[in-house]
Amino acid sequence: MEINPTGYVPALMFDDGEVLTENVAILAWIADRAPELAPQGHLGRFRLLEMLSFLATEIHKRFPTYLSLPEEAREPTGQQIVHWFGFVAGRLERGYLFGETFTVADAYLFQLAWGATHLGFALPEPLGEYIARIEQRPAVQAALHREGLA
Ligand SMILES: N[C@@H](CCC(=O)N[C@@H](CS)C(=O)NCC(=O)O)C(=O)O
Repeated sequence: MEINPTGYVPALMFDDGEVLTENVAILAWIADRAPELAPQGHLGRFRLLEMLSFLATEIHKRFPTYLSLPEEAREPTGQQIVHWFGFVAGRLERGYLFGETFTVADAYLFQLAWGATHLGFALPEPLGEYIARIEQRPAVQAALHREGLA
């Protein structure tokens, strides 16, 4: 609450004290600053927003619901989560969500899929291989160590 009025992570504070919140906005901001982490093409920016919005609303937001339910009532929400992971798994045939290049959308999907496997979800392939590959990236290793999650 001190930094983000919603109480959620992530939040990004700039040197002038302004704070940007929401995964979609923060990842889109990063993609603007580092175009090599964004899909290319005339619709690239909007394809990115499309995917980030999808991940936020169809997958990410189901987790708090899932975790708030008693274990015996979780299955339908768990199935929806696995269903939508299956949808994005179908986008990974060339390695990443937008082909052969890692983008900020992969950073978001990695975090969601990594968290899901640690909650015990069996995710559709190739998500297992995808997680293992992205987990090896030096920046991901550094973040996992920093957060005490390695
Ligand atoms: N609408 C927010 C939701 C973010 C969200 O659900 N964050 C979770 C972590 S994955 C959170 O902050 N939970 C409360 C906490 O960790 O204290 C966004 O997309 O950025």
